[in-house]
Amino acid sequence: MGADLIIENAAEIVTCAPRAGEARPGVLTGASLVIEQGRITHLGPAERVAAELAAKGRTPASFPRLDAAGKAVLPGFIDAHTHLVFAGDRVDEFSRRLAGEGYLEILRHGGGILSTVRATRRASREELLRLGRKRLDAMLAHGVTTVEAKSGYGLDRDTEIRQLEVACELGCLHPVEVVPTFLGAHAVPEEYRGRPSAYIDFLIAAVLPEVAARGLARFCDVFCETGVFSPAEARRLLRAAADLGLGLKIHADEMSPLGGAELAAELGAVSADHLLHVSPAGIAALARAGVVAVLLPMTAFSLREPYAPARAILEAGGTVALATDFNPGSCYSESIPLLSALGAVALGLSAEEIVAALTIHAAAALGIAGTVGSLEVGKQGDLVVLDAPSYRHLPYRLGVNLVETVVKRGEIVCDKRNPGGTAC
Ligand code: IZC
Ligand code: ZN
Repeated sequence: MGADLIIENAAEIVTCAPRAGEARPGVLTGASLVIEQGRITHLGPAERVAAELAAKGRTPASFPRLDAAGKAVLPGFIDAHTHLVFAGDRVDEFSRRLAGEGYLEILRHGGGILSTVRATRRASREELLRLGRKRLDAMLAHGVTTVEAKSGYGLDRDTEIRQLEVACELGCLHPVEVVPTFLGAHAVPEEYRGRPSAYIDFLIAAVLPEVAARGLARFCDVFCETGVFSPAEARRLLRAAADLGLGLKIHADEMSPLGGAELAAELGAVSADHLLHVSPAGIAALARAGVVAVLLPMTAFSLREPYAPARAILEAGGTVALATDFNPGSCYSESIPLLSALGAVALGLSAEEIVAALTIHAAAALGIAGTVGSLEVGKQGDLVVLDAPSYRHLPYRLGVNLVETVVKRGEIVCDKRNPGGTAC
């Protein structure tokens, strides 16, 4: 499935193609990009692309055309860490946190994640679909073409499965592609209060096998945190998930240095996420094991926690992706602009590092860098056009959404150029 399209005249096409030893994201000027049936078939100097098309008996004019004069074209953004499917909100918790209460303290008293669990258990499949669709619309308007979506607001068999089914269905209904992750170990539910290990047993025996057998999730994740799940409990669950063929992710060292990064490296996880309190040994282990560090600086901002040591991770040879952590508690935002700005100002990343962190490295964090995350012949035609002449404007225009047009598999799925466009 997919459409045909030619993109011409762009001020720059930022490929984000991985190139050994190069910090630059691969910037082409005077280039055209051709998508046929959803895949990129030609990319390079406009004259060369025209000649390649002529050799196939086609002309540039025979394609639907997107004129990107004066604009930067980038791979579609990939949001590699979200809690997309939930009901209710936590506006009261936000006020309480502003007044000084701690995130984990609120959770310990049955609020936080557990309040979203109560709302999500009550919600119908239709309601979750309606809410999810609206959120994907907002993400698409920010240039997101692929999103990871975690369960973790059911904490029982039926609701966890329902969340994953809804995530899969949303991916079919909506232009934004959805990669589902099983996060049954997001918190200890009321029914298992004080018995986290017994709850892990339950997940391993009664939920994980069905999730794997039905292909409802690509990854298994766990909130490895003081007062939630210990590294030993996380290890047990993740080993069981790996045995069933799932990829692994960890909410690691978010509020305390528990050794989540070391565990991710030990288990060969595809990513370790958060890492606000990662240890020097953890940083070295991630780089050695090739685990992608998914950093979520909007969460650190919202929780008023210190930021993850992005520069130290890069200097150690690690790979950094940036994601929103969209969720109703610690970070209720799908804002790629705010994320980019914090990437620059709070984490000290360059515009080049930010663009790579939102595209090719985010794809690596989802194990899909072979098909998306960069503009290269053979890859999916997923891209954004910015209302700006260079990718460098992305973090520079603090908190402002520069995305003008979004293309998914060659189809224009969001177009803000004129009121008659595909509004999104
Ligand atoms: O609902 O609070 N950190 N999980 C772990 C979250 C934040 C999401 C939430
Ligand atoms: Zn999270």
